[in-house]
Amino acid sequence: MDKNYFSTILLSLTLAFSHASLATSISNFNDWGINTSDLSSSHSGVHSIEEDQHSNYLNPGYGGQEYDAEAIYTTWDNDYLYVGIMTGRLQNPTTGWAPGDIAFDLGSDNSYEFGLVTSSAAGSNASTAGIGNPGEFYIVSEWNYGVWDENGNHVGVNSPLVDINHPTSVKTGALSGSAANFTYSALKENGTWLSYGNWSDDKHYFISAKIDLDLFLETGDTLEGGFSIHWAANCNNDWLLLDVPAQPTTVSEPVSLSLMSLGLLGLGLHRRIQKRK
Ligand SMILES: [Ca+2]
Ligand SMILES: [Ca+2]
Ligand SMILES: [Ca+2]
Repeated sequence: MDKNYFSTILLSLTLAFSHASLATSISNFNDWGINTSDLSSSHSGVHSIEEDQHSNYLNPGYGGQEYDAEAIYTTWDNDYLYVGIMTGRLQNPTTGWAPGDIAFDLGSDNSYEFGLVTSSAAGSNASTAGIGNPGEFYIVSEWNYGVWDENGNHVGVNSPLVDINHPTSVKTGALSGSAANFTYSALKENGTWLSYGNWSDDKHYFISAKIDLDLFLETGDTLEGGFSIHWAANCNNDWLLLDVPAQPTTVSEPVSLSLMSLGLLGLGLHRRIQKRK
């Protein structure tokens, strides 16, 4: 094998966005390891945030369980980012606000570069409907934002005062692919609602997606530097934000150190070969 090529491969390996603790691929709700009585539980290696509410007032809006954003989960392996959202909002409501899209902010700097479409064109509030079809992944140029300002004041649809730190659905953007696996399921078994969370008679829905890591490379930002995942219904009556801190870029210390040394050795060889030319 060509030495330059070999050294390039070694350096790439040391920079891989890898996660040591997730052993198997996630393809449905059961794979997340969530305990029925505790939405904040999940397998190790999963980052999550939970806010299971029940009363009519959420924050900053109203609507109770139907509009409750309850939990966000994420983890990854070498090829895919996995995202799970728990909510009281059904996928295709015929009245009221549609579920929003899943927004990704690389760098956690309040600029949301990517959106995964859930079903934001459903519901009866067409003026806040998003574009696209469930499971489609967009590089977003413009978001919709619901009806609240950043102080929790009701400002209405398409107001210039809306809270732009909490995007709801993809308004315009470029379609760059689709989730490898997208589901939006009612948590039922044999027609009976499964009991999850703090209130046993609540209905819960679960959005699960598996997204090729390559789809996040389009803007020059990286997931390694930390990222955030945001979800709300199109009204933004209740939003959830999961911040994932910057990740170590190595698998384990001894392995990475030896790979790094080999990589540097490779670089040295590369330079020497270039000098000779
Ligand atoms: Ca709830
Ligand atoms: Ca909530
Ligand atoms: Ca960003």
